[in-house]
Amino acid sequence: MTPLSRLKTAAGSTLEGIAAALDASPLTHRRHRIAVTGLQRSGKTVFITAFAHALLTAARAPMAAFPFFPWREHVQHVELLDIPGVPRFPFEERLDQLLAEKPTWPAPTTGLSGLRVRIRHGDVGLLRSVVSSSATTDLDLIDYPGEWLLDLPMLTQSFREWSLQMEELANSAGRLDLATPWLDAVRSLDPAAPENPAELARIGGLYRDYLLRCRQERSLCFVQPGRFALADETVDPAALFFPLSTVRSGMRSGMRPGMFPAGRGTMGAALLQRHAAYLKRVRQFYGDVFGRLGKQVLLVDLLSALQQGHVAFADLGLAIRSISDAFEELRHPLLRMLPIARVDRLALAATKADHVTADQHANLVNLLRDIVGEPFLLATARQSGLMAVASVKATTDLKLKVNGLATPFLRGIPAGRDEVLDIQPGVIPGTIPAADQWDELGFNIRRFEPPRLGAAFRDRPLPHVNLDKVLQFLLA
Ligand SMILES: Nc1nc2c(ncn2[C@@H]2O[C@H](COP(=O)(O)OP(=O)(O)OP(=O)(O)O)[C@@H](O)[C@H]2O)c(=O)[nH]1
Ligand SMILES: [Mg+2]
Repeated sequence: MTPLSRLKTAAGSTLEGIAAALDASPLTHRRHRIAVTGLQRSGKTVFITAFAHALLTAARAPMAAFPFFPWREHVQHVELLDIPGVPRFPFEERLDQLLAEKPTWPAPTTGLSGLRVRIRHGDVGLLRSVVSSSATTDLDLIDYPGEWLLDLPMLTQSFREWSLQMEELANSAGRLDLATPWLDAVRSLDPAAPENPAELARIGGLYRDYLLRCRQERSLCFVQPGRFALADETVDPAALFFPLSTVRSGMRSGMRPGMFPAGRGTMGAALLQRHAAYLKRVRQFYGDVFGRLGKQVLLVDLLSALQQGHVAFADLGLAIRSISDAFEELRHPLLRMLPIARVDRLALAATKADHVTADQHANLVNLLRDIVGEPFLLATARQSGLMAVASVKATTDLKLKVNGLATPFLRGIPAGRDEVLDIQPGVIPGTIPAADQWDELGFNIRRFEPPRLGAAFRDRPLPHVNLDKVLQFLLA
């Protein structure tokens, strides 16, 4: 079934029509669809705002504001448009927030939105050496809640495989105490008993509480299903499910002791059904929206996780690896589980690089390389690039004397404060620290309020780190 015919059968879906809208493109237009992906709070919304604003203003701004801008001399007009069928990304609102007298960062994203940046430029190829017949380039940017990305790896697993992984995680040292109410409740559940929606809702609610607490109290990001971990989202009790590795479908052969066939009308069957219905939604989202985007930016906030310590950092590593593996696996031509386009460019960006001094950016990139893993990078070597990025630079670098030595500091307004302070973020590791090294690490990563930029920046790119390199990498 093609993605479009599947869309037609998916009545009532909010995604209906989006795939078609993304596809409709006059032949005279060159279209680059950019999937901006990243876990919750990784910086997607800020990135899209700053990136779109830079594209709008860079051609007329001084070169230094956005050094790499391929069309600089040839740009005739840049405009922001809706992507038909997709709710519009509230660009103006987000920019106003950042340029306000007392600027604020965006609130967490709750739904899907998109923005089309249309650039009319002279008849030159992006590489300059290539002469193109087209004089219009569209960049489609899509924003969505980061929690949705967590669901991607679920597409590669059966209910049982997923359950086993989730149960193992729940029994790990950093989580067991939070998981206990759910684990206790699930122990008394008989998968072969007749379906009892109230009981499923009760245990499902306990499971969801556990996911929310992992995020809120421990800053653990690998929680699935991701949509259950959206704090404000009301999840239909009739859609809740939870891991239960003793349930298995298609049990005629190979049944092990302690496992239950999911007979019709049983608790086990209900869990399988709800899991399958959830995956259908996830598959639709990726297949119809992200699967069609040939260029991808994966934003990773390593620094916040680093500051949270060993357990949160390991958890981020697990999440990022699961997601990047899933992207590879789902794209595998033999599996064809998703109508995923070939990603011809994947920019892996460590975000919020302005939380450390510039001399630490190389370490930040190396840490990202270590987290993503050599096998993935080798497999995607031709398409992928690693970089340290700040979409909006909230700090400036300076050197201050400490014990007579010139030492790198950051100047900015720390989160929750009103005054500018000089902060010494220290040295971050260039590889994943071993468990026993964490106590010796000497860094102090703080969050910052947005910079006080004001209206002067309406016509030129906001201060950034390497945002232009992302554009260069995606298009060159
Ligand atoms: N200093 C600095 N902070 C940033 C930057 N980008 C993001 N942040 C911080 O990270 C937070 C999250 O950024 P968002 O862009 O909202 O992240 P998101 O990925 O859209 O998050 P969700 O919508 O929850 O998925 C912001 O509130 C800022 O505190 C940056 O370039 N520099
Ligand atoms: Mg967002």
